[in-house]
Amino acid sequence: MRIDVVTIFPGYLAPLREALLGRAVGTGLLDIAVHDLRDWTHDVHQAVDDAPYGGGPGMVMRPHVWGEALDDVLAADPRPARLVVPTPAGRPFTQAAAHAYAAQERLVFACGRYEGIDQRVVDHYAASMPVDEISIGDYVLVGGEVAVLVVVEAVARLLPGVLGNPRSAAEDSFSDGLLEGPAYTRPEVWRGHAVPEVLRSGNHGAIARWRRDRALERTAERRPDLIAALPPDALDEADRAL
Ligand code: 6GU
Repeated sequence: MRIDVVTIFPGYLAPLREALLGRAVGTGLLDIAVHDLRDWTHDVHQAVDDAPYGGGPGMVMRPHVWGEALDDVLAADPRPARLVVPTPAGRPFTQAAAHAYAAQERLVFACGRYEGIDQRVVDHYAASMPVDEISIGDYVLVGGEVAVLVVVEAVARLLPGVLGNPRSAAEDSFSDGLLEGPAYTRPEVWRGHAVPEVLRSGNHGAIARWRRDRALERTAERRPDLIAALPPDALDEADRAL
């Protein structure tokens, strides 16, 4: 998969070269390029923003700089791309969206700062390619860079070969619409707290049932909205008995 990120703070994206993502880049599963938006300015001040029409606080990122940058970045690779614009005003980014992005050949991220990017940039590209304005949660960040880190990590771990054990992606939180339950490792007793007996029983049926019950319990407690959103056939008799 090819990923391009356009930003005025390229250094913010340095973590894309670390750990699991760094290894995916090293093995060629992921090809990431980070571009400095200011490379497409022509004035001595390298201005990327201006005052908003209609007044109000903050600055808006100028459309012509973004247009030149995105035209060049998109033209540099023939693969069909999806443009992703992180903004607190976007649609929620979910695990389902992560799976959809993982099936794409190419993602191009446009990081806005200040009060955002002139809306005509999104509208212009949306006429010729898929464009998503996405939010990573109900809080406000200073810019889209950290959201890009979040999205790229969520997508990259779904690409075949990126995770050591593919079952990790298949069985993690959200894959069945539930939060994952607790996990334990040695020692058997730590500071007086024992590992639940059933996990050491070797009874695989009982272990699966226990894990399912803890996942249901935790999801009902922390994310009742997820329980309410489960498809009608998601819970069986034993689940409902809990
Ligand atoms: Cl994607 N960007 C910004 N600036 N703030 C956010 C966000 C994105 N998602 C939640 N808050």
